[in-house]
Amino acid sequence: MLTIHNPHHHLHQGRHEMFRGRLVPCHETAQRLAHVLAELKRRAMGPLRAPAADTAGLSQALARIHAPRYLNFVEHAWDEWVALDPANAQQDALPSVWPAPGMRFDVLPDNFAARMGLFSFDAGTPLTAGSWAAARAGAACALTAAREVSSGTAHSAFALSRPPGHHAGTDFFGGYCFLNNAALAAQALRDGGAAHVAVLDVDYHHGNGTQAIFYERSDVMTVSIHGDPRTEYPFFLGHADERGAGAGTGFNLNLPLPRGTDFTRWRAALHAGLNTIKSFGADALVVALGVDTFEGDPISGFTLRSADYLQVGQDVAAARLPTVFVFEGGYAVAEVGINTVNVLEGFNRQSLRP
Ligand code: OKP
Ligand code: ZN
Repeated sequence: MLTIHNPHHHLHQGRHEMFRGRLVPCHETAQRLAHVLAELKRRAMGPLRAPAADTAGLSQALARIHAPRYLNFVEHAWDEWVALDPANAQQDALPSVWPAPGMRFDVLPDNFAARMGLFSFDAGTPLTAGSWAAARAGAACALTAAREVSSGTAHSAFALSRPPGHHAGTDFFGGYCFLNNAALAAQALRDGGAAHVAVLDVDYHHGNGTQAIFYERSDVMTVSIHGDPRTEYPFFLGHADERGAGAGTGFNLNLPLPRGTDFTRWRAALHAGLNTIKSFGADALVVALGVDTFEGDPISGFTLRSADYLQVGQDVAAARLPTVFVFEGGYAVAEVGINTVNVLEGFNRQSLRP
């Protein structure tokens, strides 16, 4: 499988995230991607390329998904942070104040901390010197992968990047995410001629950003299998009764599962999701590929094993759709490469069958 990997991912290196009143080391580290890349090479999974350097095309694609004032903020946030105090260059920027419902979202505050809160939803997503550069290059990976599949050059492709993307919305960051790579890929497939595109999010955490972006649209179906938001992050979205709104009614499917869910039960949800995507008549598929469903994941609660990921890939390939995989979560660092590449290998194997 063709992999487009982010050569600038290491520029995003968060130091700390807020957890139970303390700053703890970030789970979302550069070693995660290094392990996936090493495993792709070890198993000779196919060509590894950097994203296309189409700056104008990338800016246009970003503007199809994210709000101008949000993009502008994230691009310049680090410089503003350091301008507040040169000593800030040694510290990550984290938000600490947010507008509650009923407060004003339309007026852009001058105060930097206020804008950090306006454009985010948690204190677990540090903004660092290289966050914008890394996230932007990651978006380029998603875009390049989608274009390769759109043009028919490749039947499937893998956008291997970090920071992840599925929690990022039109105008907010959070959940370690700044730019929604899966949404960018889905829109690029639409723009490339696929009338109906489905996003299947198999990360442990609900893809709230992706859901919100496409919630009122009938051309992009969003399906997410995840830990029940009653107990699991991101808590405030991802329930089964969220089916879409307006023209998008019926085009969002959430399959929340309790902590402790094993592969047998998880796979039944996968089949339900894939059946819904089939009924929708998808012409192309984006898989938001998080492997934090793994039994050893330090921040998650399902019990999938490494071998199960081969089956996941096979099941996805049985849909027989042009497919773009976009890397998301997975925090058991030693196994993240094996688990991720198992999905791709299972997909390849099944795709080769007549
Ligand atoms: C991002 B992705 C852990 C709290 C959870 C946010 C998790 C974001 C997961 N102490 N913090 O979906 O893998
Ligand atoms: Zn996750």
